[in-house]
Amino acid sequence: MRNMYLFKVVLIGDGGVGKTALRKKFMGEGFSGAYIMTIGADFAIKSIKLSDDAQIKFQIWDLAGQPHFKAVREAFYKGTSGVLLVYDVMRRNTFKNTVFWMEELIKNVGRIPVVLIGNKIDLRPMADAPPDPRRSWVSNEEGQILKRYLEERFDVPIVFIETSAKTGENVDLAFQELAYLLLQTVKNIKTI
Ligand code: G3D
Ligand code: MG
Repeated sequence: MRNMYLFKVVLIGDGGVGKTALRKKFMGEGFSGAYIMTIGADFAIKSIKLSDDAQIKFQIWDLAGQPHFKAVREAFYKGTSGVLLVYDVMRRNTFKNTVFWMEELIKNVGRIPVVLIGNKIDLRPMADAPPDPRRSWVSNEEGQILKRYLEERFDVPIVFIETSAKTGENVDLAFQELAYLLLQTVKNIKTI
């Protein structure tokens, strides 16, 4: 007996961090999403099998044009179950701005599971280095510190993962982690 779940997932984060690239990598080369002109968001569906008894269907939304219109953002966030919050490990600003994205998310949807993604690791000179705010690139340790900070400040479950949409490293894993987080919330709801 298989349990099937459908979750709406949104990709958020600053421009140029690799949201569209991650989505395309995850969906595969054959992907062609329905581009919804009126709201300026792409969405597409992909299923993943987590175990013999759990199949997850993701409806993945990626904001494209006209992101400043309030109505667009409301439609974008409406009914969202989970989030992929992406920053670019080569640009510290995008890392710092994750706080603002969290604020917007909470304001629009409430406290839902988040996978925090440090993307473009193929470009980073080294993964391991102690925190240093003067450096433009962001280390793995800094990402882990950010994860704990956001989790405490916003009181949401967060999984942290680093990816490369270019090489594909950890891309499937990022979506899988979100699936596990979402299933957890479903189970929590059932047992209340
Ligand atoms: P966005 O959707 O968040 O705005 P995009 O970002 O997916 O459009 O990506 C912005 C640019 O970064 C693109 O370059 C894309 O190819 C590149 N990019 C995305 N992810 C990675 C990655 O993991 N590694 C590397 N090296 N580049 C990445 P262009 O030149 O097409 O604008
Ligand atoms: Mg994009």
